[in-house]
Amino acid sequence: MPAYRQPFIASSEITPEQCFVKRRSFLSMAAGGLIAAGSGLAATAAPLTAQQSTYKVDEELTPEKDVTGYNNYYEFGTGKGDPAANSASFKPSPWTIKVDGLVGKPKEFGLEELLAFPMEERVYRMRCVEAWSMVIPWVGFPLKALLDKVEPLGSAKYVAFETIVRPEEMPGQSGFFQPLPWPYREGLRLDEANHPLAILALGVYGNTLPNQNGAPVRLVVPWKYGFKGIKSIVRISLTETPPPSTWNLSAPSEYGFYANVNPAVDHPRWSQASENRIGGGGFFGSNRRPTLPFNGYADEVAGLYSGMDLKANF
Ligand SMILES: Nc1nc2c(c(=O)[nH]1)N[C@H]1C(S)=C(S)[C@@H](COP(=O)(O)O)O[C@H]1N2
Ligand SMILES: [Mo]
Repeated sequence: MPAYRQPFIASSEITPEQCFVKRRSFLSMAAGGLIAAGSGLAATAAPLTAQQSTYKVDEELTPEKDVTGYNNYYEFGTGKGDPAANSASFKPSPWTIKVDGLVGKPKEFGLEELLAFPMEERVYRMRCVEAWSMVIPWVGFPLKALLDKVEPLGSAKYVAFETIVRPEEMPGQSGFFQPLPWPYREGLRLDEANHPLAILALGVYGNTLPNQNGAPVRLVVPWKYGFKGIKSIVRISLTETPPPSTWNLSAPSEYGFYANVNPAVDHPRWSQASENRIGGGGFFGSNRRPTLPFNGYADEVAGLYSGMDLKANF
């Protein structure tokens, strides 16, 4: 069974001797490929073994330092560097996701059960609604594999997701300025959720997710804007009606339920026709490229929306 990094322990809480023991156990366990424990100085990633997948875009990977240093995760602040700077004491283990609603077999999945699904490494193009993009090697498994285990009822048409609420560990949930209503929520139509491209990611760049990327488990839906990729999921509910989603609740004229990447539908305050590819060395703005319909995944997913007006259903 793959193991996960241990809960983070603040360096102020441990003695040098504990630190030594922890470091030693980290080194021996990591060498065995079993676990990477917090050293007491920083949460350490554990390697995640994965099958190579055919879902790999043939584009240069965004450097790991940008994938883990340029983030949106408002629970830890609204600046791009805030999630990396403010999430070190977040505890991604132990963890459970409750899956309920219109299902035959509601179930709570522990982290070990999630890690036991066959993992694949998938290199996906990712496009944020703010008109920047990355190419990211996620490690995860199809969301459908999890949904199948709970046996969705015929009446289930949508899937609702919720992020954890933990103000003690999430400064964006406890400060005077609350940028969003919590918990962060997202939703998909059930057929979107069952599409093979939609995955639950537990890792990136070969290791378990850093806290700033949504540890221990987050959604990745590469044909939609980044905000659909809800992080640190604790609940998944199957519903008959469209679930609320955080950005749609906050600004319904700017963020729709579908949020499919669409260069032909501008955000009310900026164009979506092109994007800035993060990393790669150029000055900001010099790495522009056209945005592709469905973020380049039209061949795979356009059929999900045949007959729909994608300007009205943005
Ligand atoms: N819980 C939660 N999930 C979230 C967000 C957030 O603020 N809170 N931001 C979203 C947005 S806007 C984007 S672009 C992606 C960024 O994921 P990354 O930082 O791993 O690239 O996370 C999404 N998931
Ligand atoms: Mo985003």
